[in-house]
Amino acid sequence: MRTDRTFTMLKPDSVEKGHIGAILEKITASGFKIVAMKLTQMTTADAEEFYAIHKERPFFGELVEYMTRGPIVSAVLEKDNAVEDFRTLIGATNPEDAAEGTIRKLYAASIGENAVHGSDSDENAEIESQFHFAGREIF
Ligand code: IDP
Repeated sequence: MRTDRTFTMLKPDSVEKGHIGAILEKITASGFKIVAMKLTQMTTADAEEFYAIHKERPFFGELVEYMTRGPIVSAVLEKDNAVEDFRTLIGATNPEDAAEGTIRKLYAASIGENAVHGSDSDENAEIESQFHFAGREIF
């Protein structure tokens, strides 16, 4: 299992608000190398599968609606200790709790619409990268 890669999505709110460039700049300035990236839109079935772990949660319907309402930027990022360092860079799930200078503090509107995704383990980084990208799309 690689420990130097993670998976991210710039969620629909980030794309709608024109924050793609600023967020990617922050990611690369923080030492992450982009090894896969595309603009794509998840179907309802895609989002239900991607977030299956949350299917019993009260916000599941809202989450699927949000994540499918427009395009996202999905990417695979490379850096030593990628998963943990990227979670630090994006900040807490709820932007109100996120540290100053984190991506969610800067760009997220709420706990639901929180600008970015970051994998929470090396295992999930691998699963999520393969969910979004074919092998030949990851460099
Ligand atoms: P994470 O994205 O910080 O890992 P998770 O708990 O895995 O957080 O939740 C996945 C996503 O579900 C969040 O990023 C957010 O978009 C959404 N979400 C989490 N908790 C809530 C909530 O209480 N209300 C609405 N949406 C939520």
